[in-house]
Amino acid sequence: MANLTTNPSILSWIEDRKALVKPEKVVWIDGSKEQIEQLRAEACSTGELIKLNQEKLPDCYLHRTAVNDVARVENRTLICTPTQEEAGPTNNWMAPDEAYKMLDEIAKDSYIGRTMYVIPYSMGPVGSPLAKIGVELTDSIYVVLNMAIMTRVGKAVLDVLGDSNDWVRGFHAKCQIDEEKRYICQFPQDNTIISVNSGYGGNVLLGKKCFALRIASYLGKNEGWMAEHMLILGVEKPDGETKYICAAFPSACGKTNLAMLIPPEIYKEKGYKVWCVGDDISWIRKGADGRLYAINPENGFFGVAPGTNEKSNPNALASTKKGTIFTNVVHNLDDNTVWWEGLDKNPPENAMDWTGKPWNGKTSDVKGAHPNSRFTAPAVNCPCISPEFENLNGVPISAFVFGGRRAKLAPLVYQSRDWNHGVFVGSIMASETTAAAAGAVGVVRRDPMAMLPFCGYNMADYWQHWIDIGKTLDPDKAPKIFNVNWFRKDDEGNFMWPGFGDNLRVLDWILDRCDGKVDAAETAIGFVPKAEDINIDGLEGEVSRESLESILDVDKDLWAAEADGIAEFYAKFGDRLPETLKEELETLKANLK
Ligand code: GTP
Ligand code: SPV
Ligand code: MN
Repeated sequence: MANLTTNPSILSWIEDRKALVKPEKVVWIDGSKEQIEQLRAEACSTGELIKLNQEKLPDCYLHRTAVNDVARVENRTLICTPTQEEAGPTNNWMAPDEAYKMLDEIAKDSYIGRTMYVIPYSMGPVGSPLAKIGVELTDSIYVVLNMAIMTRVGKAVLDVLGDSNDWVRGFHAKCQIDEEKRYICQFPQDNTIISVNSGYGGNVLLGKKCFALRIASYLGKNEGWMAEHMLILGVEKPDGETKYICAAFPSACGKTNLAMLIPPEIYKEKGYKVWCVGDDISWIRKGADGRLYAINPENGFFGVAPGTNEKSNPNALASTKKGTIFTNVVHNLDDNTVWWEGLDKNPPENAMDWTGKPWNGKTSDVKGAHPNSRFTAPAVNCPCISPEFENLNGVPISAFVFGGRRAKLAPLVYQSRDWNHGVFVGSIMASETTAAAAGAVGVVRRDPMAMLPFCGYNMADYWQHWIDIGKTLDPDKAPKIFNVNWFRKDDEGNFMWPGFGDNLRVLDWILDRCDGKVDAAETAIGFVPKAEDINIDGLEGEVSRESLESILDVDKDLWAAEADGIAEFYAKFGDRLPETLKEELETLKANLK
C-alpha cells in the first residue's frame, strides 16, 4: 500500500519500527468508511469481533479481551525521564535507555506474519489551534477500530501536519498478552509512547491516557497550558445563557454520568438544559479575552458499561445504539445483543459471560459483564452533545470541580477561598479505588486532581504549574474552584445523595456562586452551602433537610486526621512541594483548632 504522507520523520520512524518487528505488510488508515468496513469484516472472520444484531444495533460489535487484560495496569505504567526526580514519587520510573532496550527485546519480531496498521490521528478537532497530532502503529484491528471512534483519524490529519516533526509517536504490539512482560511506557522528552503485551483500552488506545494526559500534561507544563482528567459540560439556564464547567473525578467515579446528565423534572420545567462537550479529558488554554478555554481532545466515549441504564444515564445508553464497540459485556444469544449488570432487571438466560462461557443471568450468582466492561461510542451519537463540540477554540470555563468517592468526610460540595486554595483542594483529593485499574477495589488512596495515574512528570511540579497558571489569570476571569462528593454514605452503607440527574442541584449552586448570586457559610475547609440554598424540591422521601444538613457537615475531628494524612502524602515530595501548598495545609490545621 502506498504511503499516505511524505513526512520524513514519520516515514523514517516507521522504517525503524519495521526493521525491529518485521510485519508482513503495512496498512495506512485513511479514515474512509470502506476501509473501516473491510477491517470489521476481517476482525469478524478471525473471531476478534462479533457482529451484533444489525437491526437493533447497527454497526455494533462485541469484543472480549484476554481474561488477564481487563483494565489499566498502573504498576506496569512507566514514566521514562532521564532522572527519577522528573517522574516524581507517584510515578513508576525507568531510565529511557534501559526502557527502550527492554521494550525492543520484547517487541522484536513480534509482527512476523502480521499487519502493521499506521493510524494518523488528531487529538482535538482537525486544525484546531488547541489540537495535537499523533501516529499510532499497532498490530490490532480492535485498536484501529476503537481509535477511529475515539479520535479523528486519516489522511486529513496528515495534510494538516505536512512535513512537521511535531507529532507523538505511539507504538503498540500485542505480543503474547503476557502479564509479566506488559509495559505501558511514556517518554515525555521524546514525544514517544510504547505499549506491549496488552489489548485493553487505556493501555493500548494510545491517544487517550498515554498521549492526551501523560504526554500532554508534560507538553502543557512547557507550553503554558493544561491537560486534565476532566469532563466538560455546559449548563444552559432558562435565559438561554450557557455556562461551562470542567470536573475531575477519578476513573469510574462519575464523569460520564455528570457530563450527560438529564435535569430533574423541576429544572426541565424551568428550561434548564445540559450539554456534553466531553466526558474524560480536557485540554485547557488561556484565550485572547483572558479566560480559560477547554476542548475535548477526544471524538468518542470509552464509557463504563455496568450501571448505565435508561434511568441513570439515558444519553450514554442512546450513544451506544449505533457504531459502537462493546468490550467484555454479556452476549445475549437470543437476539444477538448485549447486556450488563445494572442495564435492566431482566438478565438474559441464554447468554455468554464476558469470558465467552455459557451464562444464565437468572440462575448465575457470578457477574456476567466485567465490572470494567466498556462501550466505545461515537460522540455524535449523544443526544445532548454540545453544539460547541467541534468549536476549534473550545468553550470558556466558569468553574473547576474536583471530586471523588468518600463514604465519610468530604461534604456534598464546598468552594475554595481562592485559586491557590483551590489548587490545594485538588491536591488533597482522595477516593476509593475502582475496577478501572487492576488491583484492589474500594481502598481510599490520594488521587490529586484525579491525575495520580496520568501525570507525566513530578506531581509537585504539576501543582506548581497549576499555581503558575493562576498567576496569569485576572481573578475576575479565573474559574472558581469547588469540590463535590456524590458518594457520602450513612451508617448502614447507603448513599445519602441520589446523585446522577439530581447532581444538577449542586451545579446550580456552583454557578450561582460563580455569579455571586448566593451566600455561603465559611468553614475550616472553605465555603459550604447553607442547606436552604440547595434546591431539594421534588426529592421528598429521598433527601430531607436534615439529611442534607448532615452531608454538608464538616467534622473537625475527621478533618484533623485527614490533615495528618495530607502532611504524610506531601512529605513524599520533599523540597519540591510548592511553598503555597505547605502554607495552605498550615491554614487548614489552624482553622481546625
Ligand atoms: P472513567 O471513564 O473510568 O474515567 O470513569 P467516569 O468518571 O466517566 O465514571 P462513570 O461516569 O462511568 O461512573 C462509573 C460509576 O459511578 C458507575 O458505577 C456509576 O453508576 C457510578 N456513578 C456515577 N455517578 C454517580 C452518582 O452521582 N452517584 C452514585 N452513587 N454513583 C454514581
Ligand atoms: C479511566 O480508567 O480513567 C478510563 C478508561 O477513562 S481507560 O481508557 O482505560 O483509561
Ligand atoms: Mn478516565
